[in-house]
Amino acid sequence: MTIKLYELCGANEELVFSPHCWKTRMSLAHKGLDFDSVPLPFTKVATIENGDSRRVPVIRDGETVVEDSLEIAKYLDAQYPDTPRLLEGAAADAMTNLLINWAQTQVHPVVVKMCLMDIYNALAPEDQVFFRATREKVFGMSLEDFASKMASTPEDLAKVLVPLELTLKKQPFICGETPMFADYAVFGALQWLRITKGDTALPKEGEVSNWFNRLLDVYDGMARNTVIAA
Ligand SMILES: N[C@@H](CCC(=O)N[C@@H](CS)C(=O)NCC(=O)O)C(=O)O
Repeated sequence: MTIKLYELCGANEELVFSPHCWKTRMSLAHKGLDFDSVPLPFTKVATIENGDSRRVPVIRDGETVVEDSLEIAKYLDAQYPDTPRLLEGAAADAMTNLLINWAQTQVHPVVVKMCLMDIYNALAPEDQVFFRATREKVFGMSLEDFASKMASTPEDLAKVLVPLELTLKKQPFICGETPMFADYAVFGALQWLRITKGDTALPKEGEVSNWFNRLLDVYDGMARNTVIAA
């Protein structure tokens, strides 16, 4: 039975922009597994598969439901051992946690400061209400104030990506000769920016740009060919 991927969408169901869902899209494609996308807006995420506080991505594979992009990668490696691995060996698994945390604490905050209002503008009206209420509570200010007072620039993004730029001078992917989950963990953040704000906000040259473009092209250009808002 085809795997179901529950993922976040905008007012346009084809606009699937979540960084975490892109980690899972790339993971499924990496393994050559077919999946049916179930795009859902913010206000439908919590109750996926009878949940009450779910976050996407969530997959259903037959009788099994798995939530969280890393847990999904581990599940896919265990369940489909004859497909290319996403995580390899205890030490690499442990270091993948560092990459995930680096992306979420260093790259995501810069990205969100670049595309917050683009995300908001891409949502349906009821999801805009939800997004505004939940994010304003976290930020302690209006979306508009956050977007203008805290704005990040492409230069800020390039600065935070320096460790990746240096790494990719020595190897084509974070994981070496071929991409694995740690690559997708960082890729998701830049794909989020590309889908919501367009190419102009992304690094235009250098190793990060080359790496990102390589990942846009793998798996028949699945990531490059997705619908973008801008
Ligand atoms: N650690 C999780 C993060 C999942 C996450 O934060 N998902 C966001 C979408 S990008 C979500 O479901 N948000 C729902 C909400 O804000 O209510 C993973 O990597 O899967």
